[in-house]
Amino acid sequence: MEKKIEIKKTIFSGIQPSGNLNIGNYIGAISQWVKMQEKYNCIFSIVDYHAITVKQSPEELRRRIIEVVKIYLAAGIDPNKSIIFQQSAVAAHTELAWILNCYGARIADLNKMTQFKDKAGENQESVSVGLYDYPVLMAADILLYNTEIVPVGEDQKQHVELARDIAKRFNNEFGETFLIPQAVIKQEGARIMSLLDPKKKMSKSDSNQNNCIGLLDDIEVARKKIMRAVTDSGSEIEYDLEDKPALSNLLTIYAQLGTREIPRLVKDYRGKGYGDFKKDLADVVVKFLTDFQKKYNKISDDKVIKILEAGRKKVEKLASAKMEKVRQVIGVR
Ligand code: ATP
Ligand code: LTN
Repeated sequence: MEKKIEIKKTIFSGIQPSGNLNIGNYIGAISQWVKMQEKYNCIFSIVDYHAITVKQSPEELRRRIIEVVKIYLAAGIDPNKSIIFQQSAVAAHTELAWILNCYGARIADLNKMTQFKDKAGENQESVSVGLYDYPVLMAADILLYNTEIVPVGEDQKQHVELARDIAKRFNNEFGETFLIPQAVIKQEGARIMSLLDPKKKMSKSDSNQNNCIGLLDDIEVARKKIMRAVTDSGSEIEYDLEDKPALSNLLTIYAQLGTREIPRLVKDYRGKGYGDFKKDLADVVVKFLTDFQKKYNKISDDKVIKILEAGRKKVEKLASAKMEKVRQVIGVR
């Protein structure tokens, strides 16, 4: 009988070591990576060269790189199944980004990126060139590994679209070199909103951390943040993004970190007020964080360093092969 060889698709994703990772990062990104490990070849990066597109303290950056790996592990990323590595340890990422800057990436496209506009704000002229070019480095991350699927939160969809456009342009000019990747975004929880302003996404680089529940937050601080989260007018527990954006966000967090789905929660809280709801939600969040932090605290720095080194070796091979091909087709070899 003929043996069927199953070729697994590759997925790639990454998180910047740029602040305290929060439940938005966990729900929108990491939790879906954990589920994908069985079915795909998974590569997860700590994208430190993306983090330096905005100012970072060297000491803090060094600490956070280790912290993000521990968070991946505590969340259930298994280094025996998935590759975990640090972006800056593999020079091919920045090399390919440069080549894509020259072939594929266009100013007109970068000018449309909403993340750049949000982050640069009024200061577009004075922010770093790196912040502007951020999506091209992200395209390089993805295209280096024949990635087919990129699991990210909603905010990164536009960047993955750009990576597709860049790959298509490059392939048109030089022949089939890159696979065309696709973003995969969760149906529910792809955009967890700030606790104090439900119009804004929960963001780890937010200067007011009361907007976020950090994965490593002190448990009692996290409980207080939930109790102080804004709610909407009225008193019914309902899921309605238009009329009850704050409550809809809290319901999403409840469903994602707990065991009941949103329709069930709405039913169970019929006739009860916001106070009861928030108290129970705080219990769910506290339980999640307690379990998570227990796992996190058991992981040593030594273990992290070994995992990063093993990961670097594995991706280095894949990246070198792709770079050889790229250098050939553009004519520098
Ligand atoms: P920063 O504020 O430093 O830009 P961030 O919190 O947006 O950081 P990233 O490192 O940019 O985090 O994103 C890591 C992953 O988490 C991405 O896949 C991103 O889409 C996802 N993510 C970030 N914030 C949220 C959120 N509020 N809800 C759902 N997913 C999110
Ligand atoms: N820009 C992403 C982080 C990131 C990424 C990637 C995600 C950098 N390179 C490649 C997926 C694939 C973000 O989450 N802010």
